[in-house]
This record gives sequence, C-alpha cells and structure tokens, in this order.
Amino acid sequence: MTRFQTLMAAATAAFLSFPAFAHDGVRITEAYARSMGGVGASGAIFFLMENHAMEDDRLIAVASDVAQKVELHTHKAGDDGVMQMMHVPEGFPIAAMESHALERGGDHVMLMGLTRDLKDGDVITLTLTFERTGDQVIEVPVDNARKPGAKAHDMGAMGGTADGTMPKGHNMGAMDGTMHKGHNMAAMPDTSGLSDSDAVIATLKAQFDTPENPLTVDPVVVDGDHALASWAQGDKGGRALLERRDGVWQVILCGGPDLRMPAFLAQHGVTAAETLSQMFNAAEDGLGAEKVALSSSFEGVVMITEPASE
Ligand SMILES: [Cu+2]
Repeated sequence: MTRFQTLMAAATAAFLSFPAFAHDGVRITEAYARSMGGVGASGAIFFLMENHAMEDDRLIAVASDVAQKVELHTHKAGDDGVMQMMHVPEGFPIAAMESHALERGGDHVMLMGLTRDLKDGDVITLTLTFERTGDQVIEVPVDNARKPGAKAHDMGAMGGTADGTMPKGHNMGAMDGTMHKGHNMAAMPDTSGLSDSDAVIATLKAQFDTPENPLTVDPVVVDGDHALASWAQGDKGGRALLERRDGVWQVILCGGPDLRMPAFLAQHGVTAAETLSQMFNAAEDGLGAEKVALSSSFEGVVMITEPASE
C-alpha cells in the first residue's frame, strides 16, 4: 500500500462519508532543492506527487529559470553495477489515487548549469507539466543539508548511501553521471591493528579496488575522526573524504578540487577543517604538481555516505 493509500484509508475510516477532493490535479508536497556548488554547477529537486484523481497522470516536463537545463532523471545500476543517472524523457507516471516520490538515489528533477547560487532558504520556481492536468507552478525551498528520506524539520533522520547530488555527465562536459557506488556492498575490512592511514587505505581499497582496476592511495592524512586521501585508478584520479564512526572508517564522498577547500570540508562535517586541509594540501603538494593535477581532474562530487555530523 502506498503512503497515500494509507492516508486515504485512515481518512475514510475517520469520516464515514468521504468528501470529494476539492481539486482534480496532482498534489505536490515535501518539495526541496539542493546543490553542491554555485553558478554552473548542478543540483536536484525532490518532492512527493499525489494523484487525487480517478485517472492516471504523468509528469512529462519540468522548467525553471534557475538552470540552463532542467530534466527528469533517474538512477539505475549499469551492467557493471555502477550507478548511473539517466534522463527519462517519458517522465514519471502517477497512477489514479496513487503517489510517486522523487527522492535521493531515485527519480529526481535535475538542474544542470545553475544560473545562480542555491542558498538555504532560497525559493526556486518550478513549472511541472502533467500529461492530463497540464501545468502546475510550485515554489521549492532550497535545503542543502537535508538528508535522504528526511522530512522538513526532521533533523534526527537516517543516513543512507550515495545520494542524488549528481555531479557530472549529461554530455555537458563538466559532468559525468557515473557514481562509484557499485562496490558499496563490499564487506568492511578488518582494520583493527592497522595504523589510521593503513586503515583508511584498506577501507578505500575494499570499496573501489578491483583486480582489473587497481587503486593506489597516496597521500593519506588523518586528523581526529576525519581523513583525506588522494587516489588514482587507471588514468583517473581524485580525492576521498572519510569519517571514523564507532571505530570504523567510512568513505563519505569522492571529489576533486573541492576537497582541498576548508569551507567544503566544514560543510561535510569536518570539525577541524582548516587543520585537515592544510595538512592534506601540504602532503599532496609534496608529491608534485602532476599528482595534484590528477587528483583535481575528478569533476564534481559523489556522495558515498551521508556525514553523521551534518
Ligand atoms: Cu540527475
């Protein structure tokens, strides 16, 4: 039973004669938008659609002046198990008296090439076009810190795996929709007895290293319960932020240039962001400009785990 049906059942039980709905369209609730970057970056919008009509409907188009391109997207695991985002030109169906959620890691509205910064509390105007009921304009608040599955003001909510931050791809040069999510299910390595940096390396390898595509990790810098590492795999490189929870290292996100910025680290739960950043940048610089450039070649940010302290 969908959530909406559950609501309906509860309402029907409460009122023996159930009143007709006042409107015929699709009701939109719990809308929010988030973005990891400024102008030119990408973002995503999530909401719940409830079809209060006796006929099926379908969200077929979206439009907003907040981005150069606005599309309906979903996530799907490819043959290699790697999660990818893709455009869904046919849109999202909402059956009669059913609901359909756009949520992190699933269906979403993709904003590509933001025309302005999305700051918490900003409001975006989004036009939704439904196949049966036509256009509906909604106001969407920006909530960059919202966790997957969390309701507004529900700050105690759960973590989750790779979310819908959507770094790159979409044939837009600066983006590539591939998420390094395929190996998330790898068993956690036993890192007891290892030094912090060896434990970080073991954690990254458990998640991303494969015989065909070996991963090298260097340098690793640890400060308290956070670690930054540079990695290389084939001709690709990037950086990873890790966090230790209950003694276990977890990969929070992968990215490129952002991970050298204290402000970005602070945004993702690193308490001593300035210190960690200085230590890491010095260690990486020590390996030479070529190494730094390779790690900076990773475009966008891929969320692997939600930071616990966010
Ligand atoms: Cu997307």
